[in-house]
Amino acid sequence: MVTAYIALGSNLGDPERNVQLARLAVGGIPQTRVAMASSLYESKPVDASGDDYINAVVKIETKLNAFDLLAELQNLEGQAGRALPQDRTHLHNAPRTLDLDILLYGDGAIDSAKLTVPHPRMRSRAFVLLPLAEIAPQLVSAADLQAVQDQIIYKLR
Ligand code: PH2
Ligand code: MG
Ligand code: MG
Repeated sequence: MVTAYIALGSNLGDPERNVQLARLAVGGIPQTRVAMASSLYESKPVDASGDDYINAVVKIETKLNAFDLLAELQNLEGQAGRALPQDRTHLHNAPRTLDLDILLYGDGAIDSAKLTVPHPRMRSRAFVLLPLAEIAPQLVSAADLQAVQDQIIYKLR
């Protein structure tokens, strides 16, 4: 079993519902269980366009390797109506019904064309760090939080 952290995000359709359903769907991935889930958070798009985002982070325990886990997460993105990676427009950070990113996979470091873990931008984004700190405070330092304190974000429920 490996402990991993997944970031959930949506700013298209019904973002709150999309993230809530995704939280449940992640628990339905084979050989995987959700050990903890953060509250939902709302923020403006960062380096992106469109409506406000709803974000959350979940802690999972999984027997899948990181690439099989990624494939399962991309399946769920597709089921939520998101275009497959190969069919996406080249619009940078286009609005999406569902985005599921692997933040951390055990203490593993992966650097491939398909997947980079730890997520390269996780420490610069309040919408990742605040929900992560809620469920895994040991993974987020005071300096991390200070670095994103100018980003406006609301904790919903
Ligand atoms: N995801 C992005 C780009 N910008 N901004 C917010 N607030 N939330 C996100 O999940 C998000 C973003 C790329 O995945
Ligand atoms: Mg993302
Ligand atoms: Mg993504």
